[in-house]
Amino acid sequence: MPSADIGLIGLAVMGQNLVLNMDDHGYTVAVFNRTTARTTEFLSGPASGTKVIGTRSVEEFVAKLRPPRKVMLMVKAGRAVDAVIEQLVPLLDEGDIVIDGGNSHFEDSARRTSELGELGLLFIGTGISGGEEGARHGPSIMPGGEPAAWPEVQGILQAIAAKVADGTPCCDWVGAGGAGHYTKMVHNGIEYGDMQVIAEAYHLMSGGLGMTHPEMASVFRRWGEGLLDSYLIDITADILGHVDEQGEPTVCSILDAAGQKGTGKWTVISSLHLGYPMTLVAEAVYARVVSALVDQRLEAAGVLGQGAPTDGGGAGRFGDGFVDDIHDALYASKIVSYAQGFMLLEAAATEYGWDLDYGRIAQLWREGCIIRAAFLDDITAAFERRADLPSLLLDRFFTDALRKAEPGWRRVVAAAVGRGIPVPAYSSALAFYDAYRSERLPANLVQAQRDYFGAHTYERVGRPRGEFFHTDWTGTGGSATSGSYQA
Ligand code: 2AM
Repeated sequence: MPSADIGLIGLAVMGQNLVLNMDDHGYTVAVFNRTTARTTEFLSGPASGTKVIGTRSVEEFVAKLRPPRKVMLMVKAGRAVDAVIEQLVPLLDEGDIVIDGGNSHFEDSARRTSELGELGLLFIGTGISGGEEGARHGPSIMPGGEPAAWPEVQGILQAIAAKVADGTPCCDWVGAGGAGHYTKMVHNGIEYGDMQVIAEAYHLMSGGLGMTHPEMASVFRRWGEGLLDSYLIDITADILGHVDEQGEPTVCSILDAAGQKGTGKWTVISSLHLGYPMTLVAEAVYARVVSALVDQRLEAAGVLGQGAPTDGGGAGRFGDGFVDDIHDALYASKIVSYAQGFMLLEAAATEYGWDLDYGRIAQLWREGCIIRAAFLDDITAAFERRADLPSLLLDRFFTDALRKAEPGWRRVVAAAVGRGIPVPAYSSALAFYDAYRSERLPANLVQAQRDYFGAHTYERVGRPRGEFFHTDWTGTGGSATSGSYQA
């Protein structure tokens, strides 16, 4: 007799914790894993004493599920997801639901939604954030795909999700096709940015101000109680305060070569495709890439010397109040990063035909996930004031916040440049901020250059958009133009 409410395939860390979380909430879960030993270990270990049903073949697994069957996949993103779906399809019936909770690319989720749809199966591609701990006790869940599947799984997914203070779950329908995984991808991109703006503060405090690790830990602890109240600030305080067996800060013995799994890169690639700026996250991805060039950096440090030869010629000062300035630089950069992230979501919604609720997306990230922060409430409030807000930078809360933070932000960037301390996220965020609010940019010259060498044409000040002109710059060119295409 089928007795399971839901089935889950893939008993790696995230899969196991989600199963235990579902079990906690009263759901009966059937599980299957390609390597049977893992199932056995799970049943006799973490799942002992639960109602979890172990199975040893996909057939046995499917037979345990109550119709309409709900199968959650927590297998490695990529080919494995398609391979498991291929095994499942002949065993499923029309109206059954397949939920991919891995870190799949949104285009794969869009494809799977339509491919399975043609077979009468309902596909959901859902982002899940929160790591091991989140999966066990309440992650942020961002489902998208076939909307008809949502009412069937809403109860269970919202039950296991994190909750905001008033009990609202950090899980809601995001949109059709790849919308759920897209939102998760942007979350991860923003996470790269959040980590980089924190890392730059650490660099300035340790390298610029010569602060000790306990001092830095207490600054981050204090910041975590204010505007920057967030998970990543809190764990940074913990990390900086952690000492090894010798009593030395543990973080000091960690090689400064950052790794990545690709979701930050995907975010930036998508931003390039859509023609939207994601400059801070791009800098965060590149900062990891640069850090990983360890051997070259060591050689360059020897050849080129580190830092600035003098104190930057008075370009900036590491003086009194500088820690407060770093706070403001971090906060302002974070605002720019989120503004860019939501602009990208809006661009993607237009491109892919999604009807996204931006204020609600900010609440999905409010608890459970890695970028959880009090600040997300301010973002929700901004979208409540204006649902089609083109950029958070145009909302009065963020406009005021940036104006207040701006002097310190500029002092930090100037001082860092003067000292030769790289602050790519702070400085690129400031460059974006300055460009975004410029009535005039030097792009008129770029257009002139394009027209000069390639007859690419240009539009004119004071004339309707879409009317294109060409100048014979040298007096020897013809009137033929190359058209005004946009890449
Ligand atoms: P395994 O334990 O048999 O390796 C994360 O790697 C999870 O994805 C694991 O549960 C792993 O199963 C599963 N996985 C990876 N590739 C798979 C595939 N091609 N088919 C089924 N499961 C797969």
